[in-house]
Amino acid sequence: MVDTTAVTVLGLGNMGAALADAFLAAGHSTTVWNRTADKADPLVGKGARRAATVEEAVRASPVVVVCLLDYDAVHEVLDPVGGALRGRAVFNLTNGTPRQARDTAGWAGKLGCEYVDGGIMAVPQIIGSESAFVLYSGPGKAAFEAGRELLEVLGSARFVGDDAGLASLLDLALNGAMYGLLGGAMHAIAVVGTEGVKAQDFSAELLVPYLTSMTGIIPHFARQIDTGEYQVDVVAALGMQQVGYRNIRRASLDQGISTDLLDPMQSLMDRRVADGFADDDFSAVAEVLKNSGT
Ligand code: FVH
Repeated sequence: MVDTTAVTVLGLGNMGAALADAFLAAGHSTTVWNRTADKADPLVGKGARRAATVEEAVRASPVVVVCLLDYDAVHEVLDPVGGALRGRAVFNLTNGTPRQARDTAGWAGKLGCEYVDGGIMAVPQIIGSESAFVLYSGPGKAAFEAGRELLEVLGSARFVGDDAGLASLLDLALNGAMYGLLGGAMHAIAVVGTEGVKAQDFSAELLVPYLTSMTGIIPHFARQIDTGEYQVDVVAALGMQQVGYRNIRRASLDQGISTDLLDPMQSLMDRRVADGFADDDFSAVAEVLKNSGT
């Protein structure tokens, strides 16, 4: 049985440091390594063991959590110590694409280590809190189950499948949605700011309550997308929304605000209406998005 109480964290940026901090706070023996060594100082002050090299760090624990900037950094750090990974469980929580996750799982499999990829759905400040959750997927389900108690220290641990790319796919999709929402919020704040409305007042009194209420429509849209029936229980016809959306664009330009964030949505609505679907609900823009990647 793998001892899952001792853990190594490779990468002590804002997120990696928060992960190591959470392991320490939960009483786990924690070894840390970071390229810029002095970033480990605060953690060492709390009882972490500082490893002088990546290999020393990997050999210190049966469970290795990796949290680096990107997959180039992951391979720069791990490739030279591949032999030391044999028999260990590697949880790679570095942000990357599904393809990178799958390739890295294949690489890890050849080395004889148990590999699980992950997507952290939290900011460092909420690691260890009830609202944090981490998505995991990959061939190392047994390692995930063995390490579940340890992983739960970071936030709710959700294993989503044996395909190493799945956690990344879900992570990137969720973050794409988040950037759409936050980008829209930044646009709105810029627009009202042209008339002296303070961002904090606008956001507390109007923006956050409105966006919170509007997310309630997503399950309805999801039903329409799953069934392909975009004209059932229509909330607001796309033909009408297309016209109203032009006003958002026009008003932004009148106020001297860029429409860079608005234009792609206008284009999607225009295409769906031009294809003869003016009576569809807004969710039908999902049809226009399909098969448009390069
Ligand atoms: N911070 C966040 O809110 C998000 C939440 C969701 C998940 N992300 C992902 O987590 C990964 C790490 O993010 P981070 O916030 O810790 O990022 P930084 O503070 O910029 O730290 C980067 C660490 O990566 C090390 N590093 C970079 N390049 C290399 C390299 N070539 N060789 C070795 N280490 C490298 C860097 O080391 P140093 O600059 O301190 O020496 C930091 O430890 C990331 O995938 C997010 O997307 C965070």
